[in-house]
Parts: sequence; C-alpha cells; structure tokens
Amino acid sequence: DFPPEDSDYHTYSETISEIEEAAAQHSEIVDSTSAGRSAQGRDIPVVKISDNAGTDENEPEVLFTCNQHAREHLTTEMCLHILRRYTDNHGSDPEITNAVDNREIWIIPMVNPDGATYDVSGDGYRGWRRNRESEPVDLNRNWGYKWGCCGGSSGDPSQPTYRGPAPFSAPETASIKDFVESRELGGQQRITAHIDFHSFSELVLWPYGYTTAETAPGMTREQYRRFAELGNAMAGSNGYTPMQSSDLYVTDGSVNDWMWAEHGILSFTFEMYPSSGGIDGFYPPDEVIQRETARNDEAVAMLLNEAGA
Ligand code: 0X9
Ligand code: CA
Ligand code: CA
Ligand code: CA
Ligand code: ZN
Repeated sequence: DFPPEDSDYHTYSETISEIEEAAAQHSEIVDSTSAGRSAQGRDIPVVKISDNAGTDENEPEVLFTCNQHAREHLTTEMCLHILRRYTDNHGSDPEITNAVDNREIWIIPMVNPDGATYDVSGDGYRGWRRNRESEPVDLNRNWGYKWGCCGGSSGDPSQPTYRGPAPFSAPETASIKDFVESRELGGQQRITAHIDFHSFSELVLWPYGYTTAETAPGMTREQYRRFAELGNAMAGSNGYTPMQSSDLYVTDGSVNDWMWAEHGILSFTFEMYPSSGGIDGFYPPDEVIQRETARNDEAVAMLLNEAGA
C-alpha cells in the first residue's frame, strides 16, 4: 500500500472502486469493461464516458492511458481526475457536457497494474518501472512499430528499457493493442486522438520517437506541423515544454509511434510534474495531486476538441 502520508494515491483496488463508483453514480454516461489481463491476471479496466455510453454512437473517440510505468503513480491520478471531471460536471458545465455528448472518451487508468502494485508492496517505494513478467518488460518499448529498430531500447532482460522477446509479448501491451484494434470499424479507426501520461519532466512530446527526423514514412511535413502546433498549444496551457519525443532521447517500440503509424491516431506523451529531480521525482507528495492533475484540464479539453477536426 502507499505510505500513510501518501494515502490519497490510489492502489489498484482503490482504482477499481473509483471506477465502480463513477459507473454507479453516472450509469447513463459511464461504461466500464476490461481490455484484458495483466501478466499476473489483473483486469486492465477501460472506462468509456459518453452520452448513451452503452451505445456505440458515431462520434470521434479519444483515448487517455496512464501508468504504463509502474512508479509513475501521479499519472493514474491524472486518469482518475479526467474520469471524475467529465462525469461529475456533465449536465452542469457546458464545455464538459458538450464534450461528453459529442465524443466517446476512453480512459485506461492503469496499464500496468502488476508493476504499480509491486512498487508499493514493500516498506518503501521500490522505484519499479516495468511489468512483472519473470523477465520484466518495459511496456513503452514493447509496441509493434519499428520495435527494437534503432538503439532506443535494450535487448538485455536485466535493463530497465528491456523491450521483451517480441513486439506485444507483454500481455498488457497486447491487451491495449486488441482494444485499439477493436475500435477499427468498417475499415476506419474511430479513435482519433490519444495522450499517454508519464512522469516526470513537464513535457509535451509527439512522434516519431524512433528517429530524430521530423518527416519519415507515415509522417509528412504537414502532419508533423499539426502535431507541433497542437503540442505547442497544449504546452502553452499547462506550462510544459513541447518537443518531438526523440529530441529528449530516441525510443523504439513506444506507444506514440505505433498509435500514429498504424492507426493514424494523434498520439502524445505528457510527462507530468515535477520538472526535474532524481528518483524522488516519481513520488511527489499526495498534496500536489489536485493541482498537478487540474493543470492539464485545458490541454485535455483542447485534445478532445481537436479530435473532431
Ligand atoms: O522513456 C519513456 O518511455 C518515457 N519517459 S519516462 O521517464 N516516463 O520513462 C518517454 C517516452 C517518450 N518518447 C521518447 N522520449 N522518445
Ligand atoms: Ca500527504
Ligand atoms: Ca455518445
Ligand atoms: Ca463510436
Ligand atoms: Zn514513463
């Protein structure tokens, strides 16, 4: 469990309870399913928020994913904040109501429930990053586009950025792949925009990560400009620093490259608070949760808006 002074953070079972509570209180606009199971058999919940949540309506779909990396607990709080904000304020706040009624919002608060649970299962935080397979995999190096291509991951199972034995070898990435593919209907991917929340460094990042080139197969100059423009605008709202992800460092097999290259999804990584630090940067006190999640309210609204363009 989290230490008493950080008890506002949500464990896996508390996250499940939050989802169940939102679904019970707002049954018309909340629908919860499972994307699949983690390596240790935990369900990976997917929450849908929309008017008539039980019906697949022809509305642009937007995906928010959190906690690919075990120790990045603030990101789980980010997804739960989006869940509460877009449910509790539906019907009273016009901007929220409009978004819920004209979008299908998908939220996956805990992509890596085994890792998150392991990270808080000892005396202090463990500083854990990967999943909990016997040879633990960095989920954000396990996605199938240009997997292992370019020195942006490790083939050594002892390394923190171990990419796994094959693309989508990890049950967690495979589950979300299946979920995203299930949103391809009539030959068209319905999800048009995505943010994967990480911590930390206060950055807004866009693809590609596998190459430092701005344009590459599947990324025209015009498409790059759209990423950069929206990325800059979102960063203007939350005070983060915007850049192409490979400007930070090269990664291969990361989620944004796959979402964009394989599905045409406008896919960003947000690195949350704090802006700098050591291992402590992954464990900000729970007192900052409200401020640092609300900080992204406008950026989230901008993405939901852009999803209809
Ligand atoms: O390395 C990662 O997966 C992400 N950073 S973290 O500190 N949260 O682990 C960054 C992924 C963004 N992609 C690139 N930087 N290429
Ligand atoms: Ca506290
Ligand atoms: Ca709807
Ligand atoms: Ca739909
Ligand atoms: Zn991360």
